[in-house]
Amino acid sequence: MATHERSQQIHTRAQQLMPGGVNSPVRAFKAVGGDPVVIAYGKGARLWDADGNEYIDYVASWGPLILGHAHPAVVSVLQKAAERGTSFGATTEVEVELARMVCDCVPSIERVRFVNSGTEATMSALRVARAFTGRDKILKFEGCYHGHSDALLAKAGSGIATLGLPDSAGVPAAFTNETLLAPFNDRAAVEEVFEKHAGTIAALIVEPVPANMGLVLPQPGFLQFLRDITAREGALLIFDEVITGFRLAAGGAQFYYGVIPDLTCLGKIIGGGLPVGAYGGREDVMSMVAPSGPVYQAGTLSGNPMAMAAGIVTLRMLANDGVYRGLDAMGAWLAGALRDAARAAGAPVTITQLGSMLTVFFAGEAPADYASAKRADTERYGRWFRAMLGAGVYLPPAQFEAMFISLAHMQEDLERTAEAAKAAFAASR
Ligand code: HOZ
Repeated sequence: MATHERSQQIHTRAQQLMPGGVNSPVRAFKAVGGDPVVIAYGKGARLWDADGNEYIDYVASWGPLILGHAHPAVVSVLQKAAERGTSFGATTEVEVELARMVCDCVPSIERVRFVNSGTEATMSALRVARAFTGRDKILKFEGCYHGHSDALLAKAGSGIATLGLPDSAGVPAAFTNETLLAPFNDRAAVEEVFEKHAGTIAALIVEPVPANMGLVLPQPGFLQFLRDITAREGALLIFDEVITGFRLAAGGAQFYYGVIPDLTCLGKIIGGGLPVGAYGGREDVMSMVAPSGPVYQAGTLSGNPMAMAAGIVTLRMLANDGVYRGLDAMGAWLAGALRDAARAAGAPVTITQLGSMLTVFFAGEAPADYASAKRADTERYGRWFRAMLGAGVYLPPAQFEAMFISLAHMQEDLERTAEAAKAAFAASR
């Protein structure tokens, strides 16, 4: 029987020093119960906690680790980069190289600005959109999460959904007055918002494949509808591809679905596991950004050479033939095996999957929006999570997140996961 004594001791100390003992809320396991395990190290698709327990990891640092933990190519490039100096606050050639790769791969990006997190990327993209259009309002979807900047914490997913918060305290109403909301996949609601606020909406921001209310798929034609209506109404379309960028395809969801936004936000994979974010898009829009234009946005560690180096080597590995086909096949196999396991155990679950992302919803049917995602049985998810953890499988500690498969996962890992899931589904009842 695995013990978690050392994890518990560390977490107790952490609680005396950091709010909730964590630096990001969902890590506290509040949604699934039990104490969080404290991670000691990772290798490939595996993690080890402070007590030496081993797990097959499907969190992958919430998406960035598409090559797995401590990939030798990433480790080697980071060692070399560290020896040359970890930050300069000045331009380096590696930034230019990663910018080239991003512009080449992501269809909408002609110019890109690197920042340090997805939150910074979305916040800055909105500022640019407002400056470019001379309008103030933005439209977002309920349950989509675009980081924790004030304007975007309206009916957001991820930790906000997990903790059951309507919004965040500390955000003045005036800051979200300009934020309009619609249910995802609901064309009529989007039409209505544009009609009611005609000529005032600067941008519509969307996770093209929302992964922060659990994985919810866009209905056929929905993204093209968003492209058409924003173009018609003179608003910019912003794809938040912090999760889907280089995850669904090198060109992200926009390449996968063939719908090209005006601006794109990136993060996670493009930093190879180091802190990073980026926003980019049409040249005429991006030329609004200082020093080319009047929109101010800056950062001491932006374009950090360590993050750029890790990003370059990661993107190079992803350019190999068949990488995404392999990830898609693993995703489809695991989703199928988990469905079979749930059926055998009589557990009423629906599994949403696209490429290497999936969510096991404890719900009768696949959610189309936030309201339906929220109907999932989070208590049961918690029981399933705890049983899986006990069996050595590390899942997102919240129903409203996605599992990620990496190139380091082997068929044997997936089979062990499916085997563990059978008993865990039975335990979840
Ligand atoms: N908001 C992240 C998941 N969508 C959680 C980040 C973290 O806790 O590290």
